Amino acid sequence: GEPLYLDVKSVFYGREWQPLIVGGRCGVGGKDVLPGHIQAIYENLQLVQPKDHFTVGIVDDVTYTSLPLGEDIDTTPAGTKACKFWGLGADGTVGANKNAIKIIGDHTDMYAQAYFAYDSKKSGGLTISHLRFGHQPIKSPYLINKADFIACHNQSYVDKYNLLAGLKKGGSFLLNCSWSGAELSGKLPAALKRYLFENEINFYTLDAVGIAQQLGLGGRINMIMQSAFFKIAGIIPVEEAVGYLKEAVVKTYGHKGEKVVNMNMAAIDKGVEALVQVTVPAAWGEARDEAAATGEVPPYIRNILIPMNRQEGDKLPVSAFLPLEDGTFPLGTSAYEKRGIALNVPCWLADACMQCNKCAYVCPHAAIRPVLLTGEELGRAPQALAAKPAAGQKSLSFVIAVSPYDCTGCGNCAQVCPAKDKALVMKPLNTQLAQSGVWEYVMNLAPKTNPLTPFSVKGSQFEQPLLEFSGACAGCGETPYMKLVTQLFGDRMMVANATGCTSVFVGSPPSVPYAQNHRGHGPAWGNSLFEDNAEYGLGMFLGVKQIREKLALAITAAAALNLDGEFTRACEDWRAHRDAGEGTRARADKLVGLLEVRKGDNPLLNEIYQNRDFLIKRSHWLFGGDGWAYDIGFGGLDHVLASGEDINVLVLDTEVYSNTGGQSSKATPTAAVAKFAAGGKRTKKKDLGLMAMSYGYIYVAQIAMGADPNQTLKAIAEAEAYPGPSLIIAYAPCVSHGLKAGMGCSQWEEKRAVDSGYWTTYRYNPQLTEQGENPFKLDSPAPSMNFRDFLLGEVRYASLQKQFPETAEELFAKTERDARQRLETYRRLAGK
Ligand SMILES: Cc1ncc(C[n+]2csc(CCOP(=O)(O)OP(=O)(O)O)c2C)c(N)n1
Ligand code: SF4
Ligand code: SF4
Repeated sequence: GEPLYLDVKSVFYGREWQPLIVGGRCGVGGKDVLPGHIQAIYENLQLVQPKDHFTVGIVDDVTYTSLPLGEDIDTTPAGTKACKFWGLGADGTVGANKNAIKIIGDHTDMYAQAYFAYDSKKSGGLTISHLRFGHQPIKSPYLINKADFIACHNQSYVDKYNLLAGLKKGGSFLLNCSWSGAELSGKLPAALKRYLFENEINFYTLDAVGIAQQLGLGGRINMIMQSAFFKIAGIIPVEEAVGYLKEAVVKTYGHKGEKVVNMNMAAIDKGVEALVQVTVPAAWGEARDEAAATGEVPPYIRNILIPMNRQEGDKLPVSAFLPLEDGTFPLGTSAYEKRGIALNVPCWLADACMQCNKCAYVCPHAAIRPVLLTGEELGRAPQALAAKPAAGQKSLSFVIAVSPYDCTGCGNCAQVCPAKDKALVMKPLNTQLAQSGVWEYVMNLAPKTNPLTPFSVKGSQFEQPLLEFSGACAGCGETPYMKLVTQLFGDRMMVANATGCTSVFVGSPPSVPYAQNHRGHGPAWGNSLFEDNAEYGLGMFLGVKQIREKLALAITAAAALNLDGEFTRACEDWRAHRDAGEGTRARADKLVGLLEVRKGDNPLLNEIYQNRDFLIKRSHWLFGGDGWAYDIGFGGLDHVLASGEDINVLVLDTEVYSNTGGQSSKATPTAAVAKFAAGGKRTKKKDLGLMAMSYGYIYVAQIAMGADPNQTLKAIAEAEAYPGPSLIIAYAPCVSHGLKAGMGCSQWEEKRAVDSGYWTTYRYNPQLTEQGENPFKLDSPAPSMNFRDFLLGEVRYASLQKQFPETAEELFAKTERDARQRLETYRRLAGK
């Protein structure tokens, strides 16, 4: 029972008079509480034997706690208009709806309510806006389940979601699409057509994307859709609404100049004029879809991932989760999402390619990969596969494969391509769909031994990324580092992840982008809290350490059994190298193979065999952002670093709290504009690396992949191999920085950061001291680019100059001084 239930029960404990006390739960799993649920609770109480410990809002077909739901009831006062909008993250739908609420709230005596639901994908995600307006107070603290108006701002959604669920009979549906009246019948799914007909829906279309492009507004369709909404919904007279919308345009865009204002004014007029009311043909009432071809997919994908991605997860019964009752989720499930969110994707030009693999190295989403094929594999490959002889590999062919449906279209791969005539060209998604078949083909080929060392930029990319197709923003600076770590150590790594972007884009159900290799090995990952990640990871480390120490005792005893020379040598070899990462898989495999034929019913050998997963030297990692490492989790991080244990820390330094919208942290440099630092941050960036170096026994590095891919790789390899604590601080451009060149240039921005002396790369390896060398190596070259030019290439700095020119001058000078002072300190440490 709940605490309140227990309190009430205890009040009556031992009393003669015992009322009937019934308790239950609502809101389980964050579900809405609807009027029908409250009615069900009262109906339960009226029973002779009401169900105690009941639930509402879920279908509990495992422990049978849920109450039966009666008839759906509507308690909203007559005249309340409920409107729902399906939008694409960052397409302006949410902003437009906030504007609509403001217009109605400010200019009428109506009540208004708005709620915005976002999915956890950082780019190309879904937004659903729920708006209610009415002349009576709105007392509906739940999502719209009965709508008068539904708008869909993205035509691809017609096949992805059940858009019209809950639209009232006679309601209105507005679809933004490029389809003509004649094309609609062939494009809309049968269920949607039937709903339109059977429920006498007023159906409107509008080619907002086409209009926006004509007007020079690019993809910004919000104004067009908003005026169309006002025309259809009839909440206020459309002429008035247009007037208010235009006033808002002047307010919002006035500072951007007359041209922008005029474009948006024209967009408002067009939204009203270009609206098309579609007569729903009677034949749509009979529409039937051809049975969709459903490929073989694992039960988790069929039963959970697909319904959740269709926004129908709330309908899943408890029994759907029976295989997951311990809270673990299967790995590699993001590969089934195939979101197709890119506008343009890379097209590989084999002739121009130098086979450097840099494109794959920087891709945040692992959507581009080098593949080696044998002659036989090449022979039966799909026609669309282009290949060239693999450099240095007789009899193998080389292919750069692209997954068009997993690519986010950021363009970093094409940007970093060093070939004289670029070997990657960004082309519209619909021209590259045949590459999807190529991708499926090459991903299912037998794995090949890496012909190079994984510890080189090129060789690392012949290793399978065990972090793929995450929900990160297109061009995110954090993901490429994390992906690289999984390519080097993923089959034996354990990750404790602080809350932040790095946990959200990998850990939001239903999909998991951490994957496993052909042997079923992949990262074990967990997230506890924002503030306790270091302690959480230390716990993982200590647990494994205990088990391995016990295992070492058992193996010592097993070696002493003197069963045979081969077995004894394998035990001794394991003991001698038990904490060495290199060769650990081979040593463990060897011992497991020998145990399998020798263990019989020997208890000691069986104990070792049962713990065989711990024979591998695990690679322990803490992942998190600067908000975690510099600020909120710093105490724990300091404790773990000071502990001397063999734990690796990767700090993805975006210099702000990215996941929550860009609040300043102690990693934010002077002058950067961030939330809580609207006038530019006044104080200097904390030097976390220098603080860690003061211990003298912690491996510390600062890296920037786009500036020096080799140095990044070296630092990660050295940190992992260092038999003590390691701290890597990785510079990570983020959408919150406002790169003027765009997130397709996030790797280039890292280079500019180092070239200008804004960010410094170095490695501090305490082991070098033992060898009589200076442990500190300054890897950054002397600054060769103007510092101010770097700052002005990012809105977080440039906006300060626009808004507060004088302060900007002072703070820009200070932040440059801060950076130069840091560099001087590093130079001194390097003995330069
Ligand atoms: C104690 C606590 N405070 C606040 C939050 C909300 N929160 C979640 S993620 C996050 C920001 C994380 O920023 P950072 O560590 O820099 O990682 P990033 O998102 O930049 O990768 C915050 C404030 C929380 N989860 N827990
Ligand atoms: S465009 Fe971006 S997401 Fe797509 S393959 Fe290139 S780097 Fe990866
Ligand atoms: S760190 Fe920035 S770019 Fe990366 S996912 Fe988070 S918000 Fe997006």
